[in-house]
Amino acid sequence: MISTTSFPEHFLWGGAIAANQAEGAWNEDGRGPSINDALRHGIVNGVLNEAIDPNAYYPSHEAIDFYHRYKEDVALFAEMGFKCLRTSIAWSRIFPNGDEQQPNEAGLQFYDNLFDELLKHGIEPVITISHFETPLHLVREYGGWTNRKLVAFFTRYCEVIFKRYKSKVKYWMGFNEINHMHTIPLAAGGIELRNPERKLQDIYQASHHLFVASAAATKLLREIIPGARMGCMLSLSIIYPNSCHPDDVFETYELRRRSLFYSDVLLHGEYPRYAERIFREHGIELAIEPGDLELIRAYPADYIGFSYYRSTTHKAGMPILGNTGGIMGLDNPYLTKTSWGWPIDPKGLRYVCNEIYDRYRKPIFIVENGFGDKDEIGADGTIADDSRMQYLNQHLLELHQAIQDGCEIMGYTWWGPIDIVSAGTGEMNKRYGFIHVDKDNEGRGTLRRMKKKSFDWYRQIIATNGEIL
Ligand code: BGP
Repeated sequence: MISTTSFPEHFLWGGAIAANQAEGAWNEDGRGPSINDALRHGIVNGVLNEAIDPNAYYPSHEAIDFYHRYKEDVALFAEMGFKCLRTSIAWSRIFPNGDEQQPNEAGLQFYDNLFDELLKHGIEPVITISHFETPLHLVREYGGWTNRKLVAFFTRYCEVIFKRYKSKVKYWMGFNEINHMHTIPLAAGGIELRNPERKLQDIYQASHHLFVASAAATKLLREIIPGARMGCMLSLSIIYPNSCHPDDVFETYELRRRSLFYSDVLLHGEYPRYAERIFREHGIELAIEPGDLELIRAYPADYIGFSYYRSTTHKAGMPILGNTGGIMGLDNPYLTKTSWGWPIDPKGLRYVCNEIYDRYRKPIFIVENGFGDKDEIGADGTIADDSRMQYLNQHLLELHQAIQDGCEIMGYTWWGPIDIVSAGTGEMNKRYGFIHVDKDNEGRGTLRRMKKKSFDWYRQIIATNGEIL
């Protein structure tokens, strides 16, 4: 035990989930379908089918039924001592098609109930406005975020939820893992890339729309909920060069910069100089409307939220963009991996915190970190998930080091404190939870909740503000 590991006072300990991966009730109370509801095997390799097959199993349709069981789940989070819960509002619960004039009252009421329940337990809601769940209609009819009209639809949605929840929600965040626009554009931008030749043009144009929408949302938030904070949200694995060959090192640097392009715009409030070369060399011509750049400059995000799971190793010449480039990378002989092949690299978290804080000098919120694994139920009916506990401990110790290094860290939300549907693959058996949910990959199971060994460990970490680590 190291007794010097206490975290800052008021540190936001908690967990993170997303509406589409937890709620289910996909077509109840007026909710419209989002992209997830048309995907059977997750979003990474996701191509939308023409129609939703009523006889097929879609993981998001029921998910873990959080929509009906949230009280039980929130009580379990409270028992662990959560100070906050990060979740998303399902856009298509509020605007079923995304382009209506009037919101769906039943959808709004659900989040009122959920936020009241959280606040009753002293748990602060931390809300992602769009977490890989663009309304399906906006993708099919408008081409997702390539279409400028989505800025207005999104802004209307923001205005409605800010006004409705202004006394309940202080921490907001715009688009989940916005820098995944290049790797999983369907998830991040609701874009089905039907024409590969237009790929980069479409992605950068859609990104511009996301930047304008983010700034417009921040402006609205300032007006409607003074004192509330708007974050941007990125996926930030650390990327190592495969060798000290200058080509490996420089290409890795460039790859990193393409990831940070999103936070550069959202936090510095302007397009970086290096983007000009990318646009020039790829023949990208952005349609920028008068006032866009001024808006982006005037309303940068207040903090940077990011997910951190693992590191990646890059070698010069490997594809930089596309479905594989930079996501998994090469094997790193110094690291072990999870059963899903994700390298485990706690020190990388300290590295990323320092890198990001040095670059932006804005508060950091670790809004996702977690360990996806299969659960083994022992003969006595319990789940001894020691590897998850080890992952948690190692990452928190490094996070504490980052705080000692001088990084300003607002909080830490473990990804999937209760087992939920995997975003990437649609599996249930890729489990992150401190709480097991009885459901398998085919959708069978009672949905019964059961505490794992890690449940009490996380409770003790929070109760001691990290001193027990
Ligand atoms: C992030 C997403 C989450 C989440 C997590 C784990 O990219 O923001 O929604 O699911 O990754 O990924 P997976 O569910 O594929 O294991």
